[in-house]
Amino acid sequence: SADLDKVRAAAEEFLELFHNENPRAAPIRPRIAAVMREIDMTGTYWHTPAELAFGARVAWRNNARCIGRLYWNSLQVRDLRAVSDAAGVAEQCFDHLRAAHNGGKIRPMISIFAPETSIRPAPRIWNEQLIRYAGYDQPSHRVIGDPRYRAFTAEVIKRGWTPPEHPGAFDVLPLVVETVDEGPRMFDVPSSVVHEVPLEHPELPWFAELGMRWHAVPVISNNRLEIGGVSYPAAPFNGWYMGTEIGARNLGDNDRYALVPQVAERMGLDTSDEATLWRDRALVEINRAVLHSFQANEITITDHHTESRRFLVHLEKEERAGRSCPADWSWIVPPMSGSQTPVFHRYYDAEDLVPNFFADDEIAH
Ligand code: HEM
Ligand code: NRG
Repeated sequence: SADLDKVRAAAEEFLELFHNENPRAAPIRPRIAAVMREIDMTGTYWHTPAELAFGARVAWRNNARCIGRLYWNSLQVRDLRAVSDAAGVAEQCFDHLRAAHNGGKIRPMISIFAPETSIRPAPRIWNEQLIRYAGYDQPSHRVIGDPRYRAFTAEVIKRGWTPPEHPGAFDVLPLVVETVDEGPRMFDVPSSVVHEVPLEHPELPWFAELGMRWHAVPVISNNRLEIGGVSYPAAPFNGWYMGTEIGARNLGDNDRYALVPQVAERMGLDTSDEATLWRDRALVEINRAVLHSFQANEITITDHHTESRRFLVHLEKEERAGRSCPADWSWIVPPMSGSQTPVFHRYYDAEDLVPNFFADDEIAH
């Protein structure tokens, strides 16, 4: 069939890449023959552990949206393809959070659960990340918590999740794992694996009173990993935060925690005139608070200037290795002070390469 032809072609292309970059691996010809037989008989094939680890690392290397790719080759890969029940997936996700946090010295890591096959759909994680904060609609139209997760929060409440008695701005949502046998099941994330940083400012003592915090480790859990024609819908991965993700977007965006007006007010800025640049000045202080607080708590974090320079080093290394490095300008350029970072001042290759991560078949809630 046409579908199987696609799997065969993708498998062959991936195995060639694997063998080109791993010249000491077992010979390619017998491996390709075995994989083709396996596809004939089952419609898919089982990656060797070495192929799986390489595939996940290259998926990161190929992801055009990620500025953090310099360390792609040191990604730690947890081979959890034997895990396909909801409770097993949830438990392994919590172990992932523990191992990735590593006492603050965050380890880039991916956990790869059972692949999608024609006889058995893979498990799926509904949450965008393993740790996300609930957003509660209020009669007053104000939202308590993270407005981005209002719909998700309403959905898990409908499914029987009980929010804390006094809903707060940082209530961790339950993990929802769906399998074909069990349907969607919810699991509370144990507080022992949720490490958070209370935010304070190095010079503005009142900042701590805002009661802001953020979680230490971003583990994206709704991207599908695709390697050589095999699809892994549940493959949560993490690196560490770049400060602007939290300070400029999560806390700064008007449809998220929208902290800018409040901080400008406390700073005593003139908010009656846009030309005072009160928004920009407040945004900088929020971002200083994020970087300062993570550093004070010894949690790995990076700033957008350092990370931009690292990314250019990565581009040079890739070029020297004879590879093209796809990058999406609109995702790579940081959301503040863009023109102060070197990544702003150039163009990038735009092609799509596989292996890769795909955010497409997101379950809409
Ligand atoms: C996106 C930084 C590790 C895969 C991003 C973004 C940043 C970033 C700033 C843009 C996010 C946004 O604008 O919302 C970093 C840093 C890392 C790191 C500092 C530290 C090691 C990783 C790892 C992987 C990865 C380990 C996978 C193995 C991705 C993907 C996206 C992304 C797939 C796009 C996500 C989406 O479509 O929402 N990264 N990253 N990154 N990163 Fe990384
Ligand atoms: N902006 C999102 C996280 C997206 C991915 N960023 C990373 N990935 N740093 C947020 O939670 O703010 N990573 O794998 O480290």
